[in-house]
Amino acid sequence: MEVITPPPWVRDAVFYHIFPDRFRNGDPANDPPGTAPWDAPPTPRSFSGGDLEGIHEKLPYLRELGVTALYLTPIFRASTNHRYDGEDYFQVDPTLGGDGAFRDLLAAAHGQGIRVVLDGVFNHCGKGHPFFQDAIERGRRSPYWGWFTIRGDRPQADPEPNYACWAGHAYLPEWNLDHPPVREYLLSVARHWIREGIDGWRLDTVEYLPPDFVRAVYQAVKEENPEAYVLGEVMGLATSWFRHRALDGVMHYKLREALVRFLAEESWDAPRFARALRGLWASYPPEANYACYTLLGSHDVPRFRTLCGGDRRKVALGAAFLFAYPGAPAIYYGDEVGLEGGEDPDCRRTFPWDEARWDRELLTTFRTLARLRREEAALRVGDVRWSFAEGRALVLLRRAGEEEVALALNAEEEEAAVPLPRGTRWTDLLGNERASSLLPLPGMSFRLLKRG
Ligand SMILES: [Ca+2]
Repeated sequence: MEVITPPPWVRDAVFYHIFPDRFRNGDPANDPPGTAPWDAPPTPRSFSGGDLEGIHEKLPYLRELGVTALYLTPIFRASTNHRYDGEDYFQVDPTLGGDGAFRDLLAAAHGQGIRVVLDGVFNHCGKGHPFFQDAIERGRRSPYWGWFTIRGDRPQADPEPNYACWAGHAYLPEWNLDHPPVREYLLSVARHWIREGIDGWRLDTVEYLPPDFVRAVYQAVKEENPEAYVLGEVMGLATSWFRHRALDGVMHYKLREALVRFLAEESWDAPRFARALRGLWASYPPEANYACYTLLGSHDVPRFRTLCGGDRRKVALGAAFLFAYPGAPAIYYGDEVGLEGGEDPDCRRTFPWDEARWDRELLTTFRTLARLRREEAALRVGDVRWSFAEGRALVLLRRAGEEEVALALNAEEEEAAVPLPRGTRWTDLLGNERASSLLPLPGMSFRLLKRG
């Protein structure tokens, strides 16, 4: 039977997720008209002037953080700050620096061992896309009429759209994916950027796409480059997508949900959390579990720190869990320095480059976790065993060959004593001290230990 074969680099990766308008403004000359001051709170329509030059400039910062792969939300020509309203899938937005800036960024990132995954928005485009504009101008005589699903003789947005559009948004007309030329067009987009050298696609709104189309994208990408990664945005359980052999991994929102219940809301205790994680593990093929993109937050949900009432210690516990668990841990830009934000658009604030505003202790934690993950193969490729879950404390074991690493985590305010597996010695990976079989853990803290 045919199985998915995710590229091995994914299980070793540390992702960094960037919303390009908000990370770094490297070239004020390309700012869209009306660009807001960098520190202004974002609104649904505001631009902050971030661009690809800015990302390029900050590659050393990302390298030092331990990042090995970038996921960029859409960068193709569009009208909004989020660019999910694509108007030209073959052109990088000039307000981000255009094709040249992207080529330079890609080459520089690869030169520093950092891969680049782009956002593929194949469910819908923007109303400014020339094909949709043609349907508006020429009505049924347009060769692109059948590329969309339109009732009546002209697409009309008012009083409400008479064409299929994403979540009822008139500015996001949906592609008619039952129309073969649409599929060919989007498959040519997928192939084009892989040929240009990107390392994979994150496919937007996968749950709304026909599975056989996603499977065709997957195959096209792998034909261009078997080492490319196909990641799906899936909010629910992703089992069927792996059965369709249409994705290498998904953005693991189900895992994030469990972390929110356990750490932020404290509505789940450790046994319930462990049960949920074991259930998810059993639902996916092993190779997919190692190829999922694991996250605390994204541009679509409130920041984890904000959900934790600003408690840095809980962010550190969440990050420790991601970095000790299979899958590629992802850092949503700014989480590592303590950036906060509620629902969209607040979760899309600009990165605070004034270092006086950074949570340095948290940044050190993220850097340390990334380093340990790089140094300890067991954390990347090891199998998973839950050896303890009681109250709000847990012990997770990762073993690869002779090597074994334990994550001991205490998510309550009081000190807890957690049992490590007997008959062996454990050494703290940071402090080098030995640990006995009953490990005292201060409130809201974790330790990573190695057997031997
Ligand atoms: Ca700019």
